[in-house]
Amino acid sequence: MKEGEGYLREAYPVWKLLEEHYEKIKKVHLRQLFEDDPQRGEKMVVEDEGIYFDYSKHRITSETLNLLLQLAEQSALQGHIEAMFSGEKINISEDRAVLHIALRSPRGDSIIVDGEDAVVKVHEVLHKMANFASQIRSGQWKGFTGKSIRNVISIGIGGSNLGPEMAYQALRYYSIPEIKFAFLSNIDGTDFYEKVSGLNPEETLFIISSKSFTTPETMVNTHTARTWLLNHHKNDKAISKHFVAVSTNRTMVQEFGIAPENMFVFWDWVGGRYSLCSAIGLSVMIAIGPENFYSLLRGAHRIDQHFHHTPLERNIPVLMALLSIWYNNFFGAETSAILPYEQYLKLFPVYLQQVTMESNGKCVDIEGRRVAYQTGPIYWGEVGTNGQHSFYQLMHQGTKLIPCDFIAFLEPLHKIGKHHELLISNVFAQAEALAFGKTEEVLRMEGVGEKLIPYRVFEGNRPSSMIILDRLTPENLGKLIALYEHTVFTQGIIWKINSFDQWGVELGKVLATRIAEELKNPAISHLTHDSSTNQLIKKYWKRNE
Ligand code: G6Q
Repeated sequence: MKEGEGYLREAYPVWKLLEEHYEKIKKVHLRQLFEDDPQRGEKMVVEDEGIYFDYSKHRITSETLNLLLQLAEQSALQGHIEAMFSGEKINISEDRAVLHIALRSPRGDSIIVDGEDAVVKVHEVLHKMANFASQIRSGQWKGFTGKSIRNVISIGIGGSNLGPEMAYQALRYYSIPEIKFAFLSNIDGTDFYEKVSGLNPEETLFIISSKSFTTPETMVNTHTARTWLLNHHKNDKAISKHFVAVSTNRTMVQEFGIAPENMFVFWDWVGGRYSLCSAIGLSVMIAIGPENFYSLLRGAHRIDQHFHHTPLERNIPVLMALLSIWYNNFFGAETSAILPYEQYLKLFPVYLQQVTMESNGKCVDIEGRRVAYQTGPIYWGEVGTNGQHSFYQLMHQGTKLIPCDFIAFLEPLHKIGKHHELLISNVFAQAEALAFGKTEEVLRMEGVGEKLIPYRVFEGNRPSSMIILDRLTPENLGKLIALYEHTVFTQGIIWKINSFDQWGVELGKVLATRIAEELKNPAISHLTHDSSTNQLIKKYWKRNE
């Protein structure tokens, strides 16, 4: 680590003003802010690209916003956005460009990386994916014994799993019913057992998704899958009909025995957690069909354009990032909740945990100095209304400040009875309750006895954003994904960290490899870990003698 610490107060002249402003505003209640300006709920809204973003229920005034926008300007955000969009190698610790935006650029656009046009390459692969997906969907692709594919198992972990699995779940409504999809990620044998149980190997396709094609979990699962398949077919030639790979590592893919024509490539300028729009999305394309997959890309591209070209004060991801910094760095909020009121988005908070926390969970700034300020908060969440009967108690009456994003769709995918209006009434009500609470006076007027009043008061003043779209479509999912990706980018620029590396996952991997060797060998007389780890290894040996 370099000498000294990174301070945002030194980097940004406006930081001190924000600190002073915070002192003035920290006790101001949202009730007051709404009373002061009866039009607040109409003014503090951005509506663009089919997204209605209401940020009026935040503990800000127009002065706060003004200062936060100055912060974005002082961070030279616009210049950094240009650098990303033009293919500069902004991931400096890995010397790579960061071009997930190229994955959804329309044919005809051009972004040159290392002398080659990234957009041309993207469309070649998309074309190959679409051909393959159509063959699987139509039943034209036959397994080794001539049967069509009825089960697709995507093997991959982290960025090669969370995006596709989330998108598959989110878009199940659009998925082909004749094919079953499963996502195998964990090295836990239970995951393998449960995913393949009852499947006919003759009708099963494995998609091995791994950027590096060396990740232990994925490789172990892939070899187990190969054994499972060959135990049935007893012929190596079956591999070519039941295994395809998505990777950047041609050599390793070939070594495993997957033919080049069964490989879908992507590139080092696509970060794992930003890779859903690349060939890593192949399983999703098979599920929803090429046209729907193209719609997802179109949605993401529309938000890329919005982020690239919209002035900061109307730029939704920029506003989302600034608001999160306001709570994270001034109010001291430690977490942020993602609360989609849409059952199909069940995995969206889990997916976002990686995008946000692997990107911005850093304590060293871009210059290699220890930061003297808070960076990425903890993101978590659950679909509504389930959370309301669980952790919302803490959000309403606990001692912690938890800013949250509500996400909802005006129109349901399944029109069943009154379900949708009840669902939507709940999301609106929660945002209202968090912001305005319930006072002692109101409770008294309702006849609540004095003894119970302290317990039944809702302080309110708990901030939230409301993100509304018309319907959960592939295009709208693409928009939501890009919205958060660019929020994370903006946060990273202001916090002066590299949002695109993830060295923090390395140490555990190295130690696990060493311990795996030791677990196999109870004859080792002298373990050299700490006393706790040594003891744990011995306990394992004893049970598995
Ligand atoms: C994501 C990370 C990480 C990665 C997995 C899988 O940004 O880099 O989650 O996606 O470790 O890596 P492979 O795709 O190389 O198997």
